[in-house]
Amino acid sequence: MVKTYMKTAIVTDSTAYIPKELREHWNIHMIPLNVIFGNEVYQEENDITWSQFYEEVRTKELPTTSQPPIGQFVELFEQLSKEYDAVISIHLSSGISGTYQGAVTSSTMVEGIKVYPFDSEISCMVQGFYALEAAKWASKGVDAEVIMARLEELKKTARAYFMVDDLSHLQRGGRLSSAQAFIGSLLQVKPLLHFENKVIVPFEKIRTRKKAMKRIMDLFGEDVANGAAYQAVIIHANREEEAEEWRNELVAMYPNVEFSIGYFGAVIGTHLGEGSMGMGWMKKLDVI
Ligand code: MYR
Repeated sequence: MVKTYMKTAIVTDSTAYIPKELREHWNIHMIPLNVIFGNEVYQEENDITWSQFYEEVRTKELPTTSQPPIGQFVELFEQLSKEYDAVISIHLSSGISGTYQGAVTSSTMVEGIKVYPFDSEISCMVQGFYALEAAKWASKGVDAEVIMARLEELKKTARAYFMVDDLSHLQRGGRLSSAQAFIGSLLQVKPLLHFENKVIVPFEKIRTRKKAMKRIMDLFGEDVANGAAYQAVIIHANREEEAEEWRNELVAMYPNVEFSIGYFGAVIGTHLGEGSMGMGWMKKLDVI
């Protein structure tokens, strides 16, 4: 008897910032968030690249962002239902955007396909790692529920730490979760930030960028000390050279780890500001 495999489509949103060629190679579908300058709405990655964004932001009024409309999710899921049995839809943390909730709501509005929304509880290329791993498993016909369970397993190992040049962007967008008085005291320093329970909170107060990077490297060192296989990404907001220097340093220290360079695109860049830098990582699970 011929065994038929479940066909699962992988969807993620633009804030995973997976380069287009990689998305196309792994057949990952992307739903864009928007960046808005006055009356002009741009779908990030489709209408505006990260480098264009950091140019525009210098001359235009401060942008805002918005999640994809429900109709866009429904349209995509309906289109996928013609070819697939299931969809895994992987999104930025539900604590900082309504995008994941949009996927949940839309999942109840489409027929003929089972939609599994996944809250990455993080963003940027660490979210991208989930999408890429899921796409590799889906390409082998692994059942959607098994993929979801493996993504949850990966979640226990995913970390990201980042720093911003100017905390006012995060404060303006209301995406920094901490007592106002503490935020006030942070404005004088460059705090190291991270995600806790889906929201962004200060991790430690650190006075210089160099010390913050050193601290991130130490935190990474602690996680990889047990010798497990990891993938890691250095993420920058228009600081490519600095990111490359940082990567070279890390490659020399951890020759067995796969390091890539990612970016904070238009939507995340709106909330963090130019010059932000961060690093994220995740364990690699054994091949199925
Ligand atoms: C929306 O309008 O729904 C999008 C809101 C995005 C908020 C982004 C806040 C900063 C996230 C930093 C992620 C760093 C990951 C390494």
